[in-house]
Amino acid sequence: MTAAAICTKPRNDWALDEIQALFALPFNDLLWRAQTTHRENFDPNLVQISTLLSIKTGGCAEDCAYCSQSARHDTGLERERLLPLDSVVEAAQAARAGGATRFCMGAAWRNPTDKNLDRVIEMVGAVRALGMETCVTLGMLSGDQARRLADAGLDYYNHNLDTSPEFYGAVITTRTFQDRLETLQHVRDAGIHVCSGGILGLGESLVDRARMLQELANLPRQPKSVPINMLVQVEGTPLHGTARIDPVAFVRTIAVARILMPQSHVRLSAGRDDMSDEMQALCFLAGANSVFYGERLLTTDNPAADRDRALFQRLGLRTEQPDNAADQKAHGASGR
Ligand code: SAM
Ligand code: DTB
Ligand code: SF4
Repeated sequence: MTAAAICTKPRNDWALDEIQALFALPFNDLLWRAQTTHRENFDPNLVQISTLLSIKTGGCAEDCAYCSQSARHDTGLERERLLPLDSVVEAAQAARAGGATRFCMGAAWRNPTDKNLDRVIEMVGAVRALGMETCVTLGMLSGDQARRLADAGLDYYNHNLDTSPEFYGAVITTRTFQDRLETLQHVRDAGIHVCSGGILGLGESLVDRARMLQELANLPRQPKSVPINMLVQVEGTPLHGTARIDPVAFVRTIAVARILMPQSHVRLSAGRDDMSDEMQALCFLAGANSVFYGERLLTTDNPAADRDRALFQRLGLRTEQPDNAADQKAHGASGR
């Protein structure tokens, strides 16, 4: 197939067998196709970086089998109340000084109460005032709550589908796949950018990976940002000890995500601390163009900033700056 024969515009009618055929391509053909798609839509050597902060840690009512923060699992994690505003602003300032253009705040809630939301809205306003893009992940939202966040100027809401609808019940029993879709709809309807992806290495099959990507790609509007996490195995969680995903299978999934969602930022998310530089390089070649930057994700480790700086330099990658983030938007980003 020639590069010209490849459609690099978003489609939301992907059939499962088409996606499975992509997964089945020889590795070199798959990566070539992903890289071709990537170059049509993005500067291939530019990576967007976001920094995460856990604003409310542990004690979560949900039972996600991968998560250190579920109250159902004994992971030894210390619970913390919602952080005060000044601690959040301090962390955002440090992230900005480190080069992050987006600040993501995560809370271990099934859903926020309206009172909690008032506090998060203050945080969103304060982080925006620093000139950074804002993202929050707070669990399920009602339509009204999504509209309040939109009015506060929130840029992104992260809410992952996590896995396929068929495998979902083996990982989480306290909510349904449909619940996730409904929150995404509220976020979209409110005009907030959707950030939605999933986790690999939960014990899912290849078909589950294809189905998860199919669900993401075929949403009424493709998520603007697609985090692909590799399970961070936390002691005390039911998934601790699960067989690790083959790195080549992981890279293939990134490549298929890039082909299916050509104008989305595909974020190489949790799990980078356990990846070699070479594996990450393959992920960037496959079309990943965003990472979480900073030594901590929410409760687990991420590569130290100096290791990432060395990696970017080794690969000749540049990171999006507030000014070239605007260029990148002009280059190929989809709408809300
Ligand atoms: N409570 C909210 C929710 O679940 O949507 C927001 C925070 S939650 C920690 C955000 C996402 O982090 C999850 O959807 C999951 O994809 C990812 N995640 C959580 N624990 C993880 C782990 N141990 N390894 C990889 N990804 C993980
Ligand atoms: C996402 O997809 N990955 C981030 C972010 N969205 C909120 C979270 C990763 C969490 C990894 C486990 C932890 O640090 O607790
Ligand atoms: Fe709670 Fe989110 Fe962790 Fe699930 S992933 S237990 S909802 S914090």
